[in-house]
Amino acid sequence: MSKKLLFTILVTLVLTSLMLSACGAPATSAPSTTQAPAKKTFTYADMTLCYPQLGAESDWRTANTASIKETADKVGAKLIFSDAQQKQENQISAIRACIQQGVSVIALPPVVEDGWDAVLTEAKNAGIPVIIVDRSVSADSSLYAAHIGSDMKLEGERAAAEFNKKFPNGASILELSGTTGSGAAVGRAAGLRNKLNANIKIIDSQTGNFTRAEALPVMQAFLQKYKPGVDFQGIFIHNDDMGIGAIEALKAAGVKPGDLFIVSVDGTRGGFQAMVDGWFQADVECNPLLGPQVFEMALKLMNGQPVDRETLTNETVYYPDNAAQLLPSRKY
Ligand code: GYE
Repeated sequence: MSKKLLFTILVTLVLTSLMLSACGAPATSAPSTTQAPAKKTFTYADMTLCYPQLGAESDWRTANTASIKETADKVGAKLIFSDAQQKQENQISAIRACIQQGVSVIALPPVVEDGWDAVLTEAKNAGIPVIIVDRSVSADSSLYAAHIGSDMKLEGERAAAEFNKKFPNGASILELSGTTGSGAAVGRAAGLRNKLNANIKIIDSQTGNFTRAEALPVMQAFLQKYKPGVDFQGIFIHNDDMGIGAIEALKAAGVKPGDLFIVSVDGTRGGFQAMVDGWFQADVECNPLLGPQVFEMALKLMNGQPVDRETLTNETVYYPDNAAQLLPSRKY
């Protein structure tokens, strides 16, 4: 090897190692005295939260939307809100638009449980944490940060306990269920079946999609098939709005308040009024006011702080005896 070539190789080696250390390659020599720059702590002013709301199907939903909007205003965070009109494909496009805009956090109330894997993977790949709010998803839990919402199965179990208390000698009941495939309907149906005494039979179950308008014809069809008080003694209704729709059908068919034992879910003002009027005998609480918890968790996620994977809302059961007294203080 010529001297010249050896010199060229040496110079190249020295230059390369200098360049590497300048690029941040681990330098073993020359101890550094400078400290890593302090990590920025994010505040609500830095936050853009995406809330692809599933719809506006019920008073529960209206209260949930209001809670999210009010909290965003209060803490001073930006909110990207949309209404998917109970269609999963609309929620998915809204999420994709939020990913494109580079939001800080996505909080998703999923209309149904299945079919979220692809879009949740897209959010994860974009580094955007997702909080599942209200209903659950069936997707692998590695695809989202946490879930905040109600224990829908427990709500169904609480309803079952009311029927068991009322009908110790057995009965037949109908079920007016929520949106097919939604975490709320699946959980409530499972909870009911889990705890209902063997001598209480669910003779029919149909969906009213959580709305007044859709529950009315479903109840009318039930009344064509089954005679109230003879073929069935009670109804489990998955939310108050459907209950209010069902009451219209019952009234039109000449059924009087108290002829049937009706248990509903949510605890909205409408549900309380139905208890005051004698139509509902119990209303299982489901709390929609999730805004404060959602924003608090979103900020923690932005700051890389640990969060609880599952936050369940504390809830109770309301009864007619003090419904009139509680009604004026109900927030939704
Ligand atoms: O019970 C119903 C609404 O997912 C808990 O959705 C929610 C349910 C609620 O339409 O009123």
